[in-house]
Amino acid sequence: MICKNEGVCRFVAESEALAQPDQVVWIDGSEEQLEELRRQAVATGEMIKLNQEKLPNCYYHRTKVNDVARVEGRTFICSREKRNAGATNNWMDPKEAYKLTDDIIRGGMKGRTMYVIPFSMGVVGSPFSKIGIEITDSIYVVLNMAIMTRVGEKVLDALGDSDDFVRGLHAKCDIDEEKRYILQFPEDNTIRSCNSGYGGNVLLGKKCFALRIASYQGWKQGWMAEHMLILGIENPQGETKYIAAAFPSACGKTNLSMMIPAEEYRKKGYKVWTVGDDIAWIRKGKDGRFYAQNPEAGFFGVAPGTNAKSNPNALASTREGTIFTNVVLKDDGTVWWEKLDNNPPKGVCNWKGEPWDPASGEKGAHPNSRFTAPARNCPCISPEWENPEGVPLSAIIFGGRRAKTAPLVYQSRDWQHGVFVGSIMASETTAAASGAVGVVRRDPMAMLPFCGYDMGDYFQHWLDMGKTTDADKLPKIFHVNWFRLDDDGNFIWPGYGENFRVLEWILKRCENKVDAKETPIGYVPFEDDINLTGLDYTISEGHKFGKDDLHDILTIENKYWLEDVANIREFYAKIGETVPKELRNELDAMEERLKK
Ligand code: OXD
Ligand code: MN
Repeated sequence: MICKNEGVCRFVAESEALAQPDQVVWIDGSEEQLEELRRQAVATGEMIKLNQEKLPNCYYHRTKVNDVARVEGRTFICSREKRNAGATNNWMDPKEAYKLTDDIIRGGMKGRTMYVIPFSMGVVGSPFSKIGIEITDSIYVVLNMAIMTRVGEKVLDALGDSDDFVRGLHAKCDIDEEKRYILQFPEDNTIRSCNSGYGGNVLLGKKCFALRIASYQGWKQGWMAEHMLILGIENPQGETKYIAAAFPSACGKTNLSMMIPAEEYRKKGYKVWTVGDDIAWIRKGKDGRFYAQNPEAGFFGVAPGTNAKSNPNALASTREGTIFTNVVLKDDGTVWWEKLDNNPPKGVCNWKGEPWDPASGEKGAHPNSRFTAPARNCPCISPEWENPEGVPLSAIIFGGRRAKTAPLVYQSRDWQHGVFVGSIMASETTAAASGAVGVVRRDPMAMLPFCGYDMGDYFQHWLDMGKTTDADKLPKIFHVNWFRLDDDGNFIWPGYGENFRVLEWILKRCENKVDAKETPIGYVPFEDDINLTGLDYTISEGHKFGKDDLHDILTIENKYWLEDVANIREFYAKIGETVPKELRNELDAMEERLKK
Protein backbone atom coordinates (compact mmCIF):
# COMPACT_ATOMS: atom_id res chain seq x y z
CA MET A 1 0.00 0.00 0.00
CA ILE A 2 1.34 3.42 -0.87
CA CYS A 3 0.50 6.27 1.46
CA LYS A 4 -0.28 9.42 -0.47
CA ASN A 5 -1.54 11.51 2.41
CA GLU A 6 1.18 13.74 3.78
CA GLY A 7 -0.27 14.03 7.27
CA VAL A 8 -0.72 10.26 7.56
CA CYS A 9 2.84 9.61 6.26
CA ARG A 10 4.25 12.06 8.78
CA PHE A 11 2.29 10.55 11.67
CA VAL A 12 3.45 7.05 10.75
CA ALA A 13 7.07 8.15 10.30
CA GLU A 14 7.11 9.96 13.64
CA SER A 15 5.55 7.00 15.42
CA GLU A 16 8.06 4.67 13.82
CA ALA A 17 11.00 6.87 14.85
CA LEU A 18 9.67 6.90 18.41
CA ALA A 19 8.64 3.27 18.92
CA GLN A 20 11.39 1.76 16.71
CA PRO A 21 9.59 -1.36 15.47
CA ASP A 22 11.41 -3.93 13.35
CA GLN A 23 8.92 -3.43 10.56
CA VAL A 24 5.81 -1.51 9.59
CA VAL A 25 2.77 -3.23 8.07
CA TRP A 26 -0.16 -1.30 6.61
CA ILE A 27 -3.56 -2.91 7.02
CA ASP A 28 -5.19 -2.95 3.60
CA GLY A 29 -8.43 -4.53 4.80
CA SER A 30 -8.12 -7.62 2.60
CA GLU A 31 -9.30 -10.96 3.92
CA GLU A 32 -5.96 -12.52 2.89
CA GLN A 33 -3.99 -10.15 5.08
CA LEU A 34 -6.32 -10.56 8.06
CA GLU A 35 -6.16 -14.34 7.64
CA GLU A 36 -2.37 -14.23 7.64
CA LEU A 37 -2.44 -12.19 10.87
CA ARG A 38 -4.81 -14.71 12.48
CA ARG A 39 -2.38 -17.45 11.50
CA GLN A 40 0.52 -15.57 13.08
CA ALA A 41 -1.43 -14.84 16.27
CA VAL A 42 -2.26 -18.53 16.59
CA ALA A 43 1.37 -19.51 15.96
CA THR A 44 2.59 -17.26 18.81
CA GLY A 45 -0.22 -18.28 21.17
CA GLU A 46 -1.70 -14.78 21.23
CA MET A 47 -4.96 -16.29 20.00
CA ILE A 48 -6.46 -19.73 19.92
CA LYS A 49 -8.47 -20.92 16.95
CA LEU A 50 -11.86 -22.19 18.15
CA ASN A 51 -13.86 -25.17 16.89
CA GLN A 52 -14.33 -24.18 13.25
CA GLU A 53 -17.38 -26.35 12.78
CA LYS A 54 -19.29 -24.91 15.70
CA LEU A 55 -17.76 -21.43 15.68
CA PRO A 56 -16.42 -20.75 12.20
CA ASN A 57 -13.74 -18.08 11.98
CA CYS A 58 -13.89 -17.51 15.76
CA TYR A 59 -10.86 -17.01 18.01
CA TYR A 60 -10.05 -16.88 21.70
CA HIS A 61 -7.78 -14.52 23.60
CA ARG A 62 -6.72 -14.05 27.20
CA THR A 63 -5.49 -10.66 28.41
CA LYS A 64 -2.97 -10.26 31.19
CA VAL A 65 -4.68 -10.59 34.57
CA ASN A 66 -3.84 -6.99 35.46
CA ASP A 67 -5.49 -5.73 32.28
CA VAL A 68 -9.18 -6.58 32.17
CA ALA A 69 -11.15 -3.33 32.05
CA ARG A 70 -11.15 0.34 31.19
CA VAL A 71 -9.07 2.35 33.63
CA GLU A 72 -10.88 5.59 34.38
CA GLY A 73 -8.26 6.64 36.92
CA ARG A 74 -5.57 6.53 34.25
CA THR A 75 -7.63 8.16 31.50
CA PHE A 76 -6.86 11.83 30.88
CA ILE A 77 -8.20 14.67 28.78
CA CYS A 78 -5.13 16.63 27.68
CA SER A 79 -6.62 19.97 26.69
CA ARG A 80 -4.36 23.01 26.75
CA GLU A 81 -6.44 24.59 29.51
CA LYS A 82 -7.39 22.51 32.54
CA ARG A 83 -10.73 24.29 32.63
CA ASN A 84 -11.65 22.73 29.28
CA ALA A 85 -11.32 19.18 30.61
CA GLY A 86 -13.68 20.17 33.41
CA ALA A 87 -13.97 18.96 36.97
CA THR A 88 -15.23 15.47 36.16
CA ASN A 89 -12.26 14.46 33.97
CA ASN A 90 -8.64 13.80 34.88
CA TRP A 91 -6.49 16.40 33.17
CA MET A 92 -2.89 16.44 32.07
CA ASP A 93 -1.03 19.27 30.38
CA PRO A 94 -0.54 18.18 26.73
CA LYS A 95 3.18 18.98 26.69
CA GLU A 96 3.71 16.94 29.81
CA ALA A 97 1.48 14.16 28.46
CA TYR A 98 3.39 13.88 25.17
CA LYS A 99 6.72 13.87 27.01
CA LEU A 100 5.55 11.29 29.54
CA THR A 101 4.29 8.88 26.89
CA ASP A 102 7.19 9.59 24.50
CA ASP A 103 9.45 8.32 27.25
CA ILE A 104 7.29 5.25 27.88
CA ILE A 105 6.80 4.35 24.21
CA ARG A 106 10.37 5.17 23.03
CA GLY A 107 11.91 1.97 21.65
CA GLY A 108 8.86 0.06 22.93
CA MET A 109 8.22 -1.74 19.64
CA LYS A 110 11.78 -3.05 19.19
CA GLY A 111 11.57 -6.62 18.00
CA ARG A 112 7.90 -6.12 17.14
CA THR A 113 5.82 -5.18 14.12
CA MET A 114 4.02 -1.86 13.97
CA TYR A 115 0.63 -2.07 12.24
CA VAL A 116 -1.00 0.96 10.64
CA ILE A 117 -4.80 0.68 10.58
CA PRO A 118 -6.73 3.24 8.52
CA PHE A 119 -10.27 3.04 9.90
CA SER A 120 -13.58 4.77 9.35
CA MET A 121 -16.16 5.42 12.04
CA GLY A 122 -19.37 5.17 10.03
CA VAL A 123 -19.86 3.95 6.48
CA VAL A 124 -16.81 4.70 4.34
CA GLY A 125 -17.34 7.85 2.35
CA SER A 126 -20.47 9.07 4.15
CA PRO A 127 -20.19 12.82 4.81
CA PHE A 128 -21.02 12.04 8.45
CA SER A 129 -18.27 9.48 8.95
CA LYS A 130 -14.89 10.26 10.49
CA ILE A 131 -11.54 8.72 9.76
CA GLY A 132 -8.78 7.63 12.10
CA ILE A 133 -5.35 6.03 11.80
CA GLU A 134 -4.55 3.64 14.62
CA ILE A 135 -0.96 2.55 15.04
CA THR A 136 -0.52 -0.51 17.22
CA ASP A 137 1.88 -3.33 17.96
CA SER A 138 -0.93 -5.78 18.70
CA ILE A 139 -2.41 -8.21 16.17
CA TYR A 140 -5.33 -8.65 18.59
CA VAL A 141 -6.06 -4.93 18.22
CA VAL A 142 -5.86 -5.13 14.41
CA LEU A 143 -8.29 -8.05 14.30
CA ASN A 144 -10.70 -6.43 16.75
CA MET A 145 -10.58 -3.12 14.87
CA ALA A 146 -11.37 -5.04 11.67
CA ILE A 147 -14.63 -6.15 13.33
CA MET A 148 -15.52 -2.97 15.22
CA THR A 149 -14.77 -0.49 12.42
CA ARG A 150 -14.33 -0.37 8.65
CA VAL A 151 -10.61 -0.71 7.90
CA GLY A 152 -8.19 -0.65 5.01
CA GLU A 153 -7.17 0.99 1.78
CA LYS A 154 -10.67 2.21 0.93
CA VAL A 155 -10.49 4.41 4.03
CA LEU A 156 -7.29 6.08 2.83
CA ASP A 157 -8.92 6.60 -0.55
CA ALA A 158 -11.86 8.30 1.15
CA LEU A 159 -9.48 10.48 3.20
CA GLY A 160 -7.67 11.69 0.07
CA ASP A 161 -5.28 14.48 0.99
CA SER A 162 -7.37 15.76 3.89
CA ASP A 163 -5.77 16.35 7.27
CA ASP A 164 -9.07 15.66 9.03
CA PHE A 165 -8.22 12.38 10.74
CA VAL A 166 -7.64 11.22 14.29
CA ARG A 167 -4.13 10.05 15.15
CA GLY A 168 -4.17 7.10 17.52
CA LEU A 169 -0.98 5.54 18.82
CA HIS A 170 -1.22 2.38 20.87
CA ALA A 171 1.81 0.58 22.28
CA LYS A 172 1.46 -2.50 24.47
CA CYS A 173 4.87 -1.94 26.09
CA ASP A 174 5.04 -4.33 29.08
CA ILE A 175 1.38 -4.08 30.17
CA ASP A 176 2.73 -2.35 33.27
CA GLU A 177 -0.28 -0.92 35.09
CA GLU A 178 1.88 1.72 36.77
CA LYS A 179 2.75 3.10 33.36
CA ARG A 180 -0.67 2.65 31.78
CA TYR A 181 -2.10 5.83 30.26
CA ILE A 182 -5.11 6.48 28.07
CA LEU A 183 -4.71 10.02 26.81
CA GLN A 184 -7.03 12.08 24.65
CA PHE A 185 -5.83 15.35 23.10
CA PRO A 186 -9.09 16.77 21.72
CA GLU A 187 -7.52 19.92 20.29
CA ASP A 188 -4.95 17.84 18.38
CA ASN A 189 -7.26 15.02 17.19
CA THR A 190 -4.83 12.69 18.93
CA ILE A 191 -5.03 9.65 21.20
CA ARG A 192 -2.25 7.81 22.98
CA SER A 193 -2.63 4.53 24.81
CA CYS A 194 0.16 2.53 26.39
CA ASN A 195 0.67 -0.49 28.63
CA SER A 196 -2.73 -2.06 28.03
CA GLY A 197 -4.06 -4.68 25.65
CA TYR A 198 -7.70 -4.58 26.82
CA GLY A 199 -10.56 -3.50 24.52
CA GLY A 200 -11.85 -0.17 25.75
CA ASN A 201 -8.28 1.07 26.32
CA VAL A 202 -6.85 -0.01 22.99
CA LEU A 203 -9.61 -0.21 20.36
CA LEU A 204 -9.13 3.49 19.91
CA GLY A 205 -12.08 3.93 17.55
CA LYS A 206 -14.56 3.22 20.32
CA LYS A 207 -14.55 5.14 23.61
CA CYS A 208 -11.43 7.24 22.90
CA PHE A 209 -12.44 8.47 19.44
CA ALA A 210 -16.16 7.89 18.90
CA LEU A 211 -17.02 9.34 22.33
CA ARG A 212 -14.22 11.41 23.91
CA ILE A 213 -12.70 13.02 20.80
CA ALA A 214 -15.97 13.00 18.84
CA SER A 215 -17.96 14.65 21.65
CA TYR A 216 -15.45 17.51 21.49
CA GLN A 217 -15.66 17.64 17.68
CA GLY A 218 -19.45 17.62 17.90
CA TRP A 219 -19.36 20.54 20.32
CA LYS A 220 -17.16 22.54 17.93
CA GLN A 221 -19.02 21.48 14.78
CA GLY A 222 -22.65 21.42 15.88
CA TRP A 223 -23.44 17.72 16.28
CA MET A 224 -23.44 15.20 19.13
CA ALA A 225 -21.53 12.03 19.99
CA GLU A 226 -23.49 10.08 22.57
CA HIS A 227 -23.19 6.88 24.61
CA MET A 228 -26.47 5.56 23.19
CA LEU A 229 -27.96 2.52 21.56
CA ILE A 230 -30.19 3.09 18.54
CA LEU A 231 -33.17 0.88 17.74
CA GLY A 232 -36.05 0.86 15.31
CA ILE A 233 -39.59 -0.24 16.15
CA GLU A 234 -41.63 -1.51 13.24
CA ASN A 235 -45.38 -1.57 13.70
CA PRO A 236 -47.75 -4.07 12.03
CA GLN A 237 -48.32 -1.55 9.20
CA GLY A 238 -44.60 -1.71 8.38
CA GLU A 239 -43.72 1.78 9.60
CA THR A 240 -40.53 2.10 11.63
CA LYS A 241 -39.77 4.72 14.29
CA TYR A 242 -36.34 5.16 15.83
CA ILE A 243 -35.26 5.68 19.42
CA ALA A 244 -31.83 6.34 20.94
CA ALA A 245 -31.18 5.47 24.58
CA ALA A 246 -28.42 6.20 27.08
CA PHE A 247 -27.80 4.01 30.12
CA PRO A 248 -24.70 3.79 32.28
CA SER A 249 -22.36 0.88 31.47
CA ALA A 250 -23.79 -2.50 32.53
CA CYS A 251 -27.47 -1.46 32.58
CA GLY A 252 -28.44 -3.60 29.59
CA LYS A 253 -27.97 -1.34 26.55
CA THR A 254 -27.02 -4.26 24.33
CA ASN A 255 -30.05 -6.24 25.56
CA LEU A 256 -32.47 -3.39 24.91
CA SER A 257 -31.02 -2.67 21.48
CA MET A 258 -31.66 -6.28 20.40
CA MET A 259 -34.82 -7.01 22.37
CA ILE A 260 -37.47 -9.37 21.15
CA PRO A 261 -40.86 -7.81 21.90
CA ALA A 262 -43.18 -9.61 24.32
CA GLU A 263 -45.29 -12.36 22.71
CA GLU A 264 -48.37 -10.10 22.84
CA TYR A 265 -46.66 -7.70 20.39
CA ARG A 266 -44.84 -10.26 18.29
CA LYS A 267 -48.06 -11.95 17.34
CA LYS A 268 -49.49 -8.61 16.23
CA GLY A 269 -46.46 -8.10 13.98
CA TYR A 270 -44.29 -5.64 15.91
CA LYS A 271 -40.52 -5.93 15.42
CA VAL A 272 -37.42 -4.36 16.93
CA TRP A 273 -34.44 -3.59 14.67
CA THR A 274 -30.95 -2.89 16.00
CA VAL A 275 -29.06 0.06 14.54
CA GLY A 276 -26.38 0.24 17.25
CA ASP A 277 -25.76 -0.96 20.79
CA ASP A 278 -23.33 1.56 22.31
CA ILE A 279 -22.67 4.79 20.42
CA ALA A 280 -24.79 7.24 18.45
CA TRP A 281 -23.58 10.21 16.42
CA ILE A 282 -26.51 12.59 16.09
CA ARG A 283 -26.93 15.43 13.61
CA LYS A 284 -29.65 17.66 12.34
CA GLY A 285 -30.85 16.44 8.94
CA LYS A 286 -32.02 18.50 5.96
CA ASP A 287 -35.62 18.26 7.16
CA GLY A 288 -34.72 19.68 10.58
CA ARG A 289 -35.13 16.39 12.43
CA PHE A 290 -32.29 14.76 14.36
CA TYR A 291 -30.65 11.76 12.67
CA ALA A 292 -28.58 9.12 14.47
CA GLN A 293 -25.81 7.01 13.01
CA ASN A 294 -23.99 4.08 14.58
CA PRO A 295 -20.30 4.76 13.91
CA GLU A 296 -19.28 1.20 14.76
CA ALA A 297 -19.42 -2.00 12.72
CA GLY A 298 -19.47 -4.53 15.55
CA PHE A 299 -20.51 -5.23 19.12
CA PHE A 300 -17.99 -5.32 21.93
CA GLY A 301 -20.38 -6.93 24.37
CA VAL A 302 -20.10 -8.26 27.91
CA ALA A 303 -20.35 -12.06 27.68
CA PRO A 304 -21.53 -13.15 31.17
CA GLY A 305 -25.30 -13.01 31.42
CA THR A 306 -25.76 -13.29 27.64
CA ASN A 307 -27.87 -16.35 26.86
CA ALA A 308 -30.61 -17.69 24.65
CA LYS A 309 -33.22 -16.12 26.91
CA SER A 310 -31.66 -12.78 27.92
CA ASN A 311 -30.42 -11.90 24.45
CA PRO A 312 -30.72 -14.55 21.71
CA ASN A 313 -29.80 -12.00 19.04
CA ALA A 314 -26.50 -11.13 20.71
CA LEU A 315 -25.73 -14.81 21.15
CA ALA A 316 -26.50 -15.46 17.47
CA SER A 317 -24.20 -12.57 16.53
CA THR A 318 -21.27 -14.38 18.16
CA ARG A 319 -21.58 -17.65 16.22
CA GLU A 320 -19.22 -16.60 13.43
CA GLY A 321 -16.21 -14.33 12.92
CA THR A 322 -16.09 -13.42 16.61
CA ILE A 323 -13.21 -12.91 19.02
CA PHE A 324 -13.86 -14.01 22.60
CA THR A 325 -11.76 -12.45 25.35
CA ASN A 326 -11.37 -13.76 28.92
CA VAL A 327 -14.24 -16.26 28.80
CA VAL A 328 -13.86 -19.98 29.59
CA LEU A 329 -12.33 -22.14 26.85
CA LYS A 330 -13.89 -25.58 26.67
CA ASP A 331 -12.22 -28.84 25.64
CA ASP A 332 -14.22 -29.00 22.44
CA GLY A 333 -12.90 -25.63 21.30
CA THR A 334 -16.08 -23.72 22.15
CA VAL A 335 -16.59 -21.16 24.89
CA TRP A 336 -18.57 -20.72 28.08
CA TRP A 337 -19.37 -17.95 30.54
CA GLU A 338 -21.51 -17.50 33.62
CA LYS A 339 -25.23 -17.75 32.88
CA LEU A 340 -24.68 -18.95 29.31
CA ASP A 341 -26.37 -22.14 30.50
CA ASN A 342 -26.49 -24.21 33.65
CA ASN A 343 -23.72 -26.58 32.55
CA PRO A 344 -20.36 -25.10 33.51
CA PRO A 345 -17.68 -27.25 31.88
CA LYS A 346 -15.64 -29.45 34.20
CA GLY A 347 -11.91 -30.06 34.08
CA VAL A 348 -11.06 -26.92 32.13
CA CYS A 349 -9.23 -23.67 32.91
CA ASN A 350 -10.75 -20.36 33.93
CA TRP A 351 -10.19 -17.11 32.02
CA LYS A 352 -6.74 -16.81 33.58
CA GLY A 353 -5.73 -20.19 32.20
CA GLU A 354 -5.64 -21.78 35.66
CA PRO A 355 -7.36 -25.09 36.48
CA TRP A 356 -10.87 -24.25 37.62
CA ASP A 357 -13.54 -26.07 39.57
CA PRO A 358 -17.03 -24.70 38.88
CA ALA A 359 -18.12 -26.01 42.28
CA SER A 360 -15.58 -23.72 43.99
CA GLY A 361 -17.91 -20.74 43.61
CA GLU A 362 -15.18 -18.86 41.74
CA LYS A 363 -16.13 -17.41 38.39
CA GLY A 364 -14.82 -19.12 35.28
CA ALA A 365 -15.13 -16.16 32.95
CA HIS A 366 -14.02 -12.70 33.98
CA PRO A 367 -17.14 -10.60 34.80
CA ASN A 368 -15.98 -8.16 32.11
CA SER A 369 -15.15 -10.85 29.56
CA ARG A 370 -16.23 -9.89 26.07
CA PHE A 371 -17.21 -10.91 22.58
CA THR A 372 -16.25 -8.83 19.57
CA ALA A 373 -18.89 -9.71 16.99
CA PRO A 374 -19.67 -8.29 13.53
CA ALA A 375 -22.92 -6.29 13.60
CA ARG A 376 -23.95 -7.82 10.28
CA ASN A 377 -24.29 -11.19 12.06
CA CYS A 378 -27.14 -9.87 14.19
CA PRO A 379 -30.46 -11.47 13.13
CA CYS A 380 -32.30 -8.22 13.88
CA ILE A 381 -29.79 -5.79 12.39
CA SER A 382 -31.73 -2.92 10.87
CA PRO A 383 -31.85 -2.66 7.07
CA GLU A 384 -31.04 1.00 7.75
CA TRP A 385 -27.99 0.46 9.94
CA GLU A 386 -25.57 1.50 7.23
CA ASN A 387 -27.70 4.31 5.83
CA PRO A 388 -25.12 7.08 5.39
CA GLU A 389 -27.71 9.65 6.45
CA GLY A 390 -28.54 7.85 9.70
CA VAL A 391 -32.08 7.28 10.98
CA PRO A 392 -34.53 9.97 12.19
CA LEU A 393 -35.08 9.95 15.95
CA SER A 394 -38.57 10.13 17.44
CA ALA A 395 -37.40 9.79 21.03
CA ILE A 396 -34.37 9.84 23.27
CA ILE A 397 -34.48 7.75 26.43
CA PHE A 398 -32.30 8.17 29.48
CA GLY A 399 -32.21 5.50 32.14
CA GLY A 400 -30.62 4.29 35.29
CA ARG A 401 -30.83 1.68 37.98
CA ARG A 402 -32.87 3.12 40.86
CA ALA A 403 -34.46 0.99 43.58
CA LYS A 404 -37.13 3.47 44.67
CA THR A 405 -36.73 6.93 43.19
CA ALA A 406 -37.38 6.99 39.46
CA PRO A 407 -40.70 5.63 38.13
CA LEU A 408 -40.88 3.01 35.39
CA VAL A 409 -41.10 5.79 32.82
CA TYR A 410 -41.66 9.52 32.62
CA GLN A 411 -41.48 12.13 29.93
CA SER A 412 -39.75 15.48 30.17
CA ARG A 413 -41.80 18.64 29.86
CA ASP A 414 -39.80 19.88 26.87
CA TRP A 415 -36.27 19.74 25.41
CA GLN A 416 -34.68 21.93 28.10
CA HIS A 417 -36.28 19.90 30.86
CA GLY A 418 -35.19 16.77 28.99
CA VAL A 419 -31.58 17.96 29.07
CA PHE A 420 -32.04 18.45 32.81
CA VAL A 421 -33.37 14.88 33.10
CA GLY A 422 -30.27 13.61 31.27
CA SER A 423 -27.96 15.71 33.42
CA ILE A 424 -29.29 14.14 36.64
CA MET A 425 -29.12 10.54 35.40
CA ALA A 426 -27.94 8.19 38.11
CA SER A 427 -27.56 4.57 39.03
CA GLU A 428 -27.33 2.83 42.34
CA THR A 429 -24.66 0.27 43.05
CA THR A 430 -26.08 -3.23 43.01
CA ALA A 431 -25.97 -3.43 46.78
CA ALA A 432 -29.56 -2.56 45.99
CA ALA A 433 -30.10 -6.14 44.88
CA SER A 434 -30.05 -7.28 48.50
CA GLY A 435 -32.78 -4.84 49.38
CA ALA A 436 -30.62 -2.02 50.71
CA VAL A 437 -30.71 1.15 48.68
CA GLY A 438 -27.26 1.36 47.12
CA VAL A 439 -24.90 4.24 46.69
CA VAL A 440 -25.97 6.73 44.04
CA ARG A 441 -23.52 7.44 41.25
CA ARG A 442 -24.52 10.30 39.00
CA ASP A 443 -23.68 9.69 35.37
CA PRO A 444 -25.13 12.44 33.17
CA MET A 445 -26.27 11.10 29.80
CA ALA A 446 -24.07 8.03 30.67
CA MET A 447 -21.17 10.20 29.52
CA LEU A 448 -19.30 10.77 32.79
CA PRO A 449 -16.29 8.64 31.74
CA PHE A 450 -16.60 9.55 28.06
CA CYS A 451 -17.12 13.30 27.68
CA GLY A 452 -14.01 14.86 26.12
CA TYR A 453 -14.60 18.34 27.53
CA ASP A 454 -16.17 20.23 30.40
CA MET A 455 -19.45 18.67 31.55
CA GLY A 456 -21.13 22.06 32.01
CA ASP A 457 -20.19 23.06 28.45
CA TYR A 458 -21.53 19.70 27.32
CA PHE A 459 -24.91 20.44 28.96
CA GLN A 460 -24.90 23.85 27.27
CA HIS A 461 -24.24 22.15 23.94
CA TRP A 462 -27.29 19.94 24.46
CA LEU A 463 -29.38 23.04 25.22
CA ASP A 464 -28.01 24.78 22.13
CA MET A 465 -28.73 21.81 19.88
CA GLY A 466 -32.38 22.10 20.95
CA LYS A 467 -32.45 25.64 19.58
CA THR A 468 -31.29 24.64 16.11
CA THR A 469 -34.68 23.38 14.95
CA ASP A 470 -38.42 23.68 15.58
CA ALA A 471 -39.58 22.17 18.87
CA ASP A 472 -41.93 19.74 17.09
CA LYS A 473 -39.02 18.29 15.08
CA LEU A 474 -36.93 17.51 18.17
CA PRO A 475 -36.95 13.99 19.59
CA LYS A 476 -39.08 13.80 22.74
CA ILE A 477 -37.06 13.00 25.85
CA PHE A 478 -38.00 10.25 28.33
CA HIS A 479 -36.51 8.51 31.35
CA VAL A 480 -36.97 4.84 32.21
CA ASN A 481 -36.10 2.70 35.19
CA TRP A 482 -36.51 -1.04 34.72
CA PHE A 483 -35.00 -1.71 38.14
CA ARG A 484 -37.51 -0.73 40.85
CA LEU A 485 -37.27 -3.12 43.81
CA ASP A 486 -39.81 -4.25 46.35
CA ASP A 487 -38.93 -4.23 50.05
CA ASP A 488 -37.40 -7.70 49.75
CA GLY A 489 -35.13 -6.66 46.90
CA ASN A 490 -37.09 -8.33 44.08
CA PHE A 491 -37.41 -6.61 40.71
CA ILE A 492 -41.01 -5.47 40.40
CA TRP A 493 -40.92 -5.02 36.62
CA PRO A 494 -40.08 -8.07 34.45
CA GLY A 495 -37.81 -6.23 32.01
CA TYR A 496 -36.45 -7.76 28.77
CA GLY A 497 -39.13 -8.18 26.06
CA GLU A 498 -41.80 -6.78 28.39
CA ASN A 499 -40.02 -3.41 28.19
CA PHE A 500 -41.72 -3.14 24.81
CA ARG A 501 -44.89 -2.16 26.71
CA VAL A 502 -43.09 0.97 27.86
CA LEU A 503 -41.62 1.68 24.42
CA GLU A 504 -45.16 1.48 23.02
CA TRP A 505 -46.30 4.18 25.45
CA ILE A 506 -43.28 6.31 24.53
CA LEU A 507 -44.08 6.13 20.82
CA LYS A 508 -47.74 6.87 21.48
CA ARG A 509 -46.64 9.99 23.37
CA CYS A 510 -44.46 10.99 20.42
CA GLU A 511 -47.49 10.68 18.16
CA ASN A 512 -49.79 12.53 20.57
CA LYS A 513 -51.98 9.45 20.83
CA VAL A 514 -52.17 9.26 24.60
CA ASP A 515 -52.50 11.66 27.53
CA ALA A 516 -50.27 11.65 30.58
CA LYS A 517 -50.36 12.77 34.18
CA GLU A 518 -48.39 15.86 35.12
CA THR A 519 -46.19 15.35 38.19
CA PRO A 520 -43.40 17.40 39.79
CA ILE A 521 -40.79 15.47 37.78
CA GLY A 522 -42.54 15.32 34.40
CA TYR A 523 -45.30 13.37 32.65
CA VAL A 524 -46.07 9.90 33.97
CA PRO A 525 -48.41 7.39 32.27
CA PHE A 526 -51.96 6.92 33.44
CA GLU A 527 -52.04 3.36 34.68
CA ASP A 528 -54.50 2.20 32.05
CA ASP A 529 -52.22 3.39 29.29
CA ILE A 530 -49.51 0.80 29.92
CA ASN A 531 -50.78 -2.33 28.22
CA LEU A 532 -50.56 -5.33 30.56
CA THR A 533 -52.39 -7.80 28.32
CA GLY A 534 -50.66 -11.16 28.34
CA LEU A 535 -48.12 -10.11 30.98
CA ASP A 536 -47.41 -13.05 33.24
CA TYR A 537 -44.59 -12.36 35.68
CA THR A 538 -43.94 -13.61 39.19
CA ILE A 539 -42.23 -11.00 41.36
CA SER A 540 -41.77 -13.34 44.30
CA GLU A 541 -43.33 -16.56 45.47
CA GLY A 542 -47.08 -16.26 45.33
CA HIS A 543 -46.95 -12.68 44.03
CA LYS A 544 -47.77 -12.14 40.37
CA PHE A 545 -47.32 -8.75 38.78
CA GLY A 546 -50.63 -6.91 38.72
CA LYS A 547 -52.20 -3.47 38.52
CA ASP A 548 -51.14 -2.60 42.08
CA ASP A 549 -47.54 -3.22 41.18
CA LEU A 550 -47.82 -1.02 38.12
CA HIS A 551 -49.33 1.61 40.37
CA ASP A 552 -46.33 1.29 42.71
CA ILE A 553 -43.67 1.67 40.07
CA LEU A 554 -45.42 4.65 38.50
CA THR A 555 -45.61 6.39 41.87
CA ILE A 556 -43.27 9.19 42.78
CA GLU A 557 -42.32 9.58 46.42
CA ASN A 558 -41.47 13.21 47.09
CA LYS A 559 -39.29 12.17 50.04
CA TYR A 560 -36.88 10.26 47.79
CA TRP A 561 -36.88 12.98 45.18
CA LEU A 562 -36.10 15.68 47.72
CA GLU A 563 -33.12 13.61 48.88
CA ASP A 564 -32.12 13.40 45.26
CA VAL A 565 -32.36 17.18 44.87
CA ALA A 566 -29.72 17.56 47.59
CA ASN A 567 -27.50 15.01 45.86
CA ILE A 568 -27.94 16.74 42.49
CA ARG A 569 -26.97 20.08 44.04
CA GLU A 570 -23.74 18.53 45.28
CA PHE A 571 -23.09 17.05 41.87
CA TYR A 572 -23.74 20.31 40.05
CA ALA A 573 -21.43 22.04 42.55
CA LYS A 574 -18.72 19.55 41.66
CA ILE A 575 -19.06 20.31 37.96
CA GLY A 576 -18.87 23.97 38.90
CA GLU A 577 -19.88 27.26 37.41
CA THR A 578 -20.22 25.99 33.88
CA VAL A 579 -23.51 24.22 34.69
CA PRO A 580 -25.97 26.30 32.63
CA LYS A 581 -28.32 28.48 34.62
CA GLU A 582 -31.26 26.95 32.74
CA LEU A 583 -30.49 23.63 34.41
CA ARG A 584 -30.05 25.17 37.86
CA ASN A 585 -33.42 26.83 37.33
CA GLU A 586 -34.93 23.49 36.34
CA LEU A 587 -33.60 22.01 39.57
CA ASP A 588 -35.05 24.85 41.67
CA ALA A 589 -38.37 24.59 39.88
CA MET A 590 -38.55 20.84 40.43
CA GLU A 591 -37.78 21.30 44.11
CA GLU A 592 -40.56 23.88 44.38
CA ARG A 593 -43.03 21.53 42.74
CA LEU A 594 -41.97 18.67 45.01
CA LYS A 595 -42.40 20.78 48.15
CA LYS A 596 -45.88 21.94 47.19
C1 OXD B 1 -18.62 -0.38 27.24
C2 OXD B 1 -18.78 0.48 28.42
O1 OXD B 1 -17.74 -1.25 27.21
O2 OXD B 1 -19.61 1.38 28.39
O3 OXD B 1 -19.39 -0.19 26.29
O4 OXD B 1 -18.04 0.28 29.41
MN1 MN C 1 -20.56 1.59 26.51
